[in-house]
Amino acid sequence: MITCPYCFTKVAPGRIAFRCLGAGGRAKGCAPRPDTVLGAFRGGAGDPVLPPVFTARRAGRRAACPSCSRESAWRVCPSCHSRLPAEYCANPGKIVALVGAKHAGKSTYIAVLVHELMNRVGEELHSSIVPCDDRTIERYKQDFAGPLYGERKLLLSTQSAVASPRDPLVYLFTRTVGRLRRRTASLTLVLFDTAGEDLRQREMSELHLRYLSAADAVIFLLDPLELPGAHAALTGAARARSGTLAGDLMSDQMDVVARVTELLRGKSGKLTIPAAVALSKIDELRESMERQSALHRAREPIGALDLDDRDAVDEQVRSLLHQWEAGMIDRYLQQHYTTYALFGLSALGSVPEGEAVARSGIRPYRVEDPLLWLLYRFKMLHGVRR
Ligand SMILES: Nc1nc2c(ncn2[C@@H]2O[C@H](COP(=O)(O)OP(=O)(O)OP(=O)(O)O)[C@@H](O)[C@H]2O)c(=O)[nH]1
Ligand SMILES: [Mg+2]
Ligand SMILES: [Zn+2]
Ligand SMILES: [Zn+2]
Repeated sequence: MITCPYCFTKVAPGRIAFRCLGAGGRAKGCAPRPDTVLGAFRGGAGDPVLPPVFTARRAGRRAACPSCSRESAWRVCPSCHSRLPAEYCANPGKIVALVGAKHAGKSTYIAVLVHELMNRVGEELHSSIVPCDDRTIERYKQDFAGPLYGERKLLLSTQSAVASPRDPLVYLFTRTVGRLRRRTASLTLVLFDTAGEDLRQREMSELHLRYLSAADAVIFLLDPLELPGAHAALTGAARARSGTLAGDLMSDQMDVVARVTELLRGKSGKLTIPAAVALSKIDELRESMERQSALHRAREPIGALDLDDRDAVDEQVRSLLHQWEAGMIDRYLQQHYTTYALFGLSALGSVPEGEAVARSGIRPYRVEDPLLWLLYRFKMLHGVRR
């Protein structure tokens, strides 16, 4: 089964649909027409005008259009008509769901994580990250990299998908592995930028439900500024900014974890998908942490998962949670997940100045840690003890 990375419907490989290539050059083909299915799925202005979609009796990599007989290799999801990239059909990778309460830092995290995977971390891991479709390229530029890296402005609060449905960003992440670096292993990262409130609605949208149930791993972002017990650990300025959402039901960090877990669980028993639980905005807390502590050090770029460092960070975040009377989160995770790990990270690396990123620039801190751990769990990265 392949999960459509756009609408998250599960499709048997033989049921993948095709889109006619239409006329081109000297080749005759079907005329383009409004695609109402794709239009309805995108929920935006008007239906895109494209050649028609058809199903093939025996669907392989290509099929002949029943109306014009032209061969097409343009594969689409039968349910939403989004294009399914060839690489994705060949290697339908893991779907990583990213969730967190409103204002937890999800969008900023996506923007910075992708940037790091393209640059610094990509070099370290000998990996490449390639957008799977044009909309991913456009959206990343327009909604993430443009404002944050271009204008150095903080991102706007994500609009609820109810008001404006959005496509996920879909990337193919490929590593060369093995001795002599002869093999490659890939992972499809489907990053669906949810608005905090979408995860809180009693009637969560069907799209979100499908997204969560298709997930092979989940990353929870917790905002330490909104954990009541963390208040004392904050510096003056951060303290002033914290707890601003206290009256807002959506800000309840734990509640999102519980809601999402309930949804994922379905049946009884512990969840077996790995859960990475990260405190975001850790830059706000660093002054109050011991200088020798794991979260004060940068991770060493050794191209593998440093298991000792992993243990130390896990331990430190656990003790922070307990210190902040948020130990309940830890106990809850232990009860519901067979595998989970705790992280502390900062996408921006320093406290923003008003609506802009700090003058010192964006200096991400340990943003890749959850992903390295997931890669390790998926056997795409070695772990080392030192
Ligand atoms: N200090 C610090 N603040 C951050 C960091 N990342 C995000 N923030 C702050 O958190 C705010 C919210 O970040 P977003 O990325 O928009 O959060 P979100 O989870 O996408 O929020 P919604 O889309 O509204 O659900 C930003 O405007 C920043 O003020 C960080 O790494 N450090
Ligand atoms: Mg957002
Ligand atoms: Zn689909
Ligand atoms: Zn045709």
